[in-house]
Amino acid sequence: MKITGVELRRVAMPLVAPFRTSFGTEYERDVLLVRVVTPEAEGWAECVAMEQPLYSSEYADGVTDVYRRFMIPWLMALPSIDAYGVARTLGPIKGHRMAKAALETAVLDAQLRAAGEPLARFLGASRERVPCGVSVGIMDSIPQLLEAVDAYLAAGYVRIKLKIEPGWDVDPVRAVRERFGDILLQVDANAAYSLADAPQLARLDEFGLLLIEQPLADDDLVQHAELAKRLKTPLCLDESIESAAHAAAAISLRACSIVNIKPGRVGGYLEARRIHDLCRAHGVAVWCGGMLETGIGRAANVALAALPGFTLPGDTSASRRYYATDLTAPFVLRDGQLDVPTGPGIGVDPIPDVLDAITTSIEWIK
Ligand code: OSB
Ligand code: MG
Repeated sequence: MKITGVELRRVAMPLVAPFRTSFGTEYERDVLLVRVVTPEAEGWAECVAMEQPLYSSEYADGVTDVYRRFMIPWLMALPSIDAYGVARTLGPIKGHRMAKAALETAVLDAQLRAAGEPLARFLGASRERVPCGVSVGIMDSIPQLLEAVDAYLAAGYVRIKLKIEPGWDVDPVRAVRERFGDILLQVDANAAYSLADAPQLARLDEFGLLLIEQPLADDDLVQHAELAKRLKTPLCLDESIESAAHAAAAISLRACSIVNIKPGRVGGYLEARRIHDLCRAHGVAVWCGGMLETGIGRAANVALAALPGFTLPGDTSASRRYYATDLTAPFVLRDGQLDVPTGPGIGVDPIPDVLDAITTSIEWIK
């Protein structure tokens, strides 16, 4: 396939409720969409970089810049490209994994649409539906949190993840356990603690959590390994794992026993599948994380979450948990599960009228 043009489109998607984490509060997603055009087919992808570099070093305007200056001209200079060729071609560019992931995904979508093959089948999915959890932000009060969790459980979510930070950890976890009993429950700190907080984090041990996600800094595998020894709760890494090599290092160091796989964070679905394969071979459970995606990003995540090593429910919630109107036909929760798309490529398309209404800018590179 020869890339003949790439459209970079920014869309503004208001969230149904603010989403607060230890690194900030999100009211609206300012999403960068990528459309790759080839003579055979077009491919879509969503870049998960947020507006500000708070979750990772990447941010949407930075992605656009590296696309314009380097990545898109490099790919368009080639007479032919496939999804594997994207990472190979962009390999000399350090970092910028979210940028690379979206370009690779759009090329993969085009390639699979041209071949009539669904992404789930290409990746090696073993399920037609995936069980779903929900990530619940930090709230102003415990009653407010209990009300939110109650509504998600009533909607059918099979697992609850609570965002925590110093000052919002043991009390909300205890309150949710007391009120809702034996539900699947886990927490995510987004790197808000240090090893000196080990005694406080050990207080969570009595609540039988599935896991604690990314308690310490992104670049601190050694201290995560030390913390893991001091906790009964299994440790899971998110921000720390940017590649299969990082996952291998974390497993060797015993820095985690579970991995949250976000394709955007690791440079794409091909690397995400490598991490899945590596973890599966080592008996390390994985689950699919989320970045508040629209239907475009969600479709591909749900396909990935259908692989056999994804043995824990993911942050692959239904469209309405995030957006009143999704960009694609909405993903709807049925019996706590989402259906894996079956159409070619990512299996969903943006709805033209919705897309037009929420677009804030379009740049066409050819
Ligand atoms: O750490 O998993 C995270 C959202 C944005 C950035 C980081 C994270 C999250 C979530 C929400 O937890 C997951 C989702 O529902 O998409
Ligand atoms: Mg996380």
